[in-house]
Amino acid sequence: QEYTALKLKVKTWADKAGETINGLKLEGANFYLVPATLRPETMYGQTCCFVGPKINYGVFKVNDNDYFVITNRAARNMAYQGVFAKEGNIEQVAEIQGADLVGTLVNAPLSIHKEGVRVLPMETVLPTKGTGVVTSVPSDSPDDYATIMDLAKKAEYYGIQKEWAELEIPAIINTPSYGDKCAEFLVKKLKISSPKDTKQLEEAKELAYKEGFYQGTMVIGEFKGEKVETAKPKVRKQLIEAGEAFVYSEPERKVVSRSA
Ligand code: ZZB
Repeated sequence: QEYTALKLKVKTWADKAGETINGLKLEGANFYLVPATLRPETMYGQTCCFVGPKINYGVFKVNDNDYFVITNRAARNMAYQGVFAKEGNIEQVAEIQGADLVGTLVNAPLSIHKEGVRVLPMETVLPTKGTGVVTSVPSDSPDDYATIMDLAKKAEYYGIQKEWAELEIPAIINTPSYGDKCAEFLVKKLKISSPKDTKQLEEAKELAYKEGFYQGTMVIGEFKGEKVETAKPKVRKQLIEAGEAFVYSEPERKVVSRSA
């Protein structure tokens, strides 16, 4: 699986994570949460960044100035893909639990939300996939849409500010069958009421992928008016050339159904 890994630079840390980071005394260092995505063309619509609250993340040294917050498993893969300064070498400087990252403000490249987006909890993040960090695009990802609706509804229970889950959701892609915001359309059509409706969400995701890729037209950004099929590699190339993203590959693995 070839992903685009996106660099979300930390602007301000949530309290607990901030204590850990301050304890490292790494003056002037840059820290990034690094989600892996298959949909670089949707990055205009990022409204938050998800972590698994129970997942343990490592803080890994990339080079003299930069550090990534990702799972240990992702760091091991990256170490052999020329991502870190020293090939095959992993240097972990801290560990932070997902729950302690919640509330952190990060900069999301290309997002319409220039002031930054918040790190929020998502129970269904798989520690064994990608980097264990997921960027949220509720216009085009049914899982993301269902999760932010739930977060906004139960903000207090999740220990977050409601507004963090309620950032404006811009339209990114128009499709003939599902309109401008396919995730919302499909969540309603398949009567999905919670992020735990895994079977329907799986179906919604497949439908959204197919329709978006083969029938979709960009309605935002530099490639507005172009088919998704042609815009996708262009947006990806732009992000990589700007130093805001890089290629991250994952060794093939047995596919385990999420609903199993
Ligand atoms: C942004 C995005 C925008 C995504 C979209 C999807 C969609 P897949 O499809 O199952 O192979 N993802 C990445 N890592 C994880 C993880 N550890 N746990 C849970 N979800 C994860 O997985 C690829 C997609 O699943 C990734 O692409 C990421 O969300 C999420 F509009 O990034 B995506 C119709 C989907 N639309």
